[in-house]
Amino acid sequence: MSEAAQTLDGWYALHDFRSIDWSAWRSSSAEERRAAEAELQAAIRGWKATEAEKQGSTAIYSVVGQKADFVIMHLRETLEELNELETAFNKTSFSSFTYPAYSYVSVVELSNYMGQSGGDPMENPEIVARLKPQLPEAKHICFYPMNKRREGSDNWYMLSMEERRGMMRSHGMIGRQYAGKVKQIITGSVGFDDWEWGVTLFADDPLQFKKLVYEMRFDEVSARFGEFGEFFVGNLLTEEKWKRMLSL
Ligand code: 76R
Repeated sequence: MSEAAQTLDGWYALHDFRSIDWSAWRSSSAEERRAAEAELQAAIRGWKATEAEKQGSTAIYSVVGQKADFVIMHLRETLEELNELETAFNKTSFSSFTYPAYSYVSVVELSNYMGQSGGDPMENPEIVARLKPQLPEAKHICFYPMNKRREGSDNWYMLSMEERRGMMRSHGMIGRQYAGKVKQIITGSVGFDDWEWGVTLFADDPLQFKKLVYEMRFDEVSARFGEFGEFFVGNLLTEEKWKRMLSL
């Protein structure tokens, strides 16, 4: 058996993609819409308060294209909290104007391919900041789930630790060239959801997503072993943008 990579696991993640039932929204009264928007903003204020207390983080983006209208990405200490958040949101009157489009459950993950310095990693503030990150308010988000292939001679899980480490080093070197342009959060989802990882990228320039993902396609670990699910791309949803989106 090959040596399994060790992971450090941080906050649990829920990517909750919703679509808006525009015909229901249009046929509701102005008063109902006002109440629904107020409940939505109250929920958002609650999530921001949790973030201010460093007990989690939440990012909200509109989604371009027909796969969804918006995504709420929550990071929290436990799966129970994520469950409570989605249930509380489902109870709001705003939520009754939405329907589920997609969701993804995972946990922020760092693996030991790049080597770790000695000592308790949870005592290292840099590592803790990566495992329990405050999500940036970048202008754009990109999310997709992915697997590492397990087919014939292209079976990632049959490779030795050294082979995998070599490829991950090359992967990391490409990624580093995008430092300051793209922030990536890798969340592991083996045992949690239908793919093995979720990839969440944040950038102010959406073209940097395309450039980074494209460049990685030529790198061995993505070229030989990367299998990808659906891609979602979106724009930061501020309070002002919500108002504009929901106004009739
Ligand atoms: O954690 C680290 O920064 C160390 C290096 C590193 C690891 C271990 C790293 C760096 N990644 C790691 C692990 Mn990554 N990453 C992806 C994708 O579209 C594709 O082809 C792949 C999707 C992107 C865009 C990306 C970006 N990475 C992983 C893993 C887990 C592998 C495993 O355990 O087998 C996956 C699935 C994955 C996928 N990666 C980086 C980036 C970027 C931008 C970096 C540089 C980070 C930095 O140094 O700032």
